[in-house]
Amino acid sequence: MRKGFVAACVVACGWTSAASADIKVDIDSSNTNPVTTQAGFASFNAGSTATDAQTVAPLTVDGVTFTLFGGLDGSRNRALNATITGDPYESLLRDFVFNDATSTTQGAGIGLRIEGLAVGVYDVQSFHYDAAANTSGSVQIEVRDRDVAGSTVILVDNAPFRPEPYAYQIEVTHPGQVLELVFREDDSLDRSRLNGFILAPAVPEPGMAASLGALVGVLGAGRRRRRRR
Ligand SMILES: [Ca+2]
Ligand SMILES: [Ca+2]
Ligand SMILES: [Ca+2]
Repeated sequence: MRKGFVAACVVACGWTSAASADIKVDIDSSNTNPVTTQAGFASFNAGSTATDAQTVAPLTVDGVTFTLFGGLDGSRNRALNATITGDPYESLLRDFVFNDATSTTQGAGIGLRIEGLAVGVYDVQSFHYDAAANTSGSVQIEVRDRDVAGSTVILVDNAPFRPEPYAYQIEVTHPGQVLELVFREDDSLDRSRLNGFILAPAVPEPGMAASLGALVGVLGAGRRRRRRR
């Protein structure tokens, strides 16, 4: 009975048993400067031109396939600036794909389709930064089920460009589910950037593990009481 309860809680609490390692992807660009790939990251090379970015082949890492979509305007590889020189994510931050709105395409976004993830909850960190001088902007981070209309959920609203990643969770609820992240321009500057991302199976929070342990303890005490009677 205790085992059954634990299994039920593992499902209800949103734990994942997916054992895959962290997936780290650097969106690379050869536009203007040579490609530099962040150490420990897979290179998702978006080439140099807008056409390159729009036709870049999907990237598969550890059985998970990532596809860029959304009418990308291209990629850029900036010269280093003072803000990110020496930053641990220097090689990741200097290049990116982008989709900038125009007067007729407000709300343009970079799409990232994710296929092949095991059922479970995942911690995601995504980077949105432009190392060119005076190039600020803001994105809205959304997730949706590719096959379910109206499933969009806003994960992070009004996220200004910055060297630090934005962190949030996504959940694959059934085998074969295809999720799409959308990074949508979210202010009057009409700019969206995606420099790279990290995807990791979520681990239970210490508080959740502690309360689960306490519940199991309560069940165990109940069994002992019944046995004594
Ligand atoms: Ca890079
Ligand atoms: Ca990058
Ligand atoms: Ca918004």
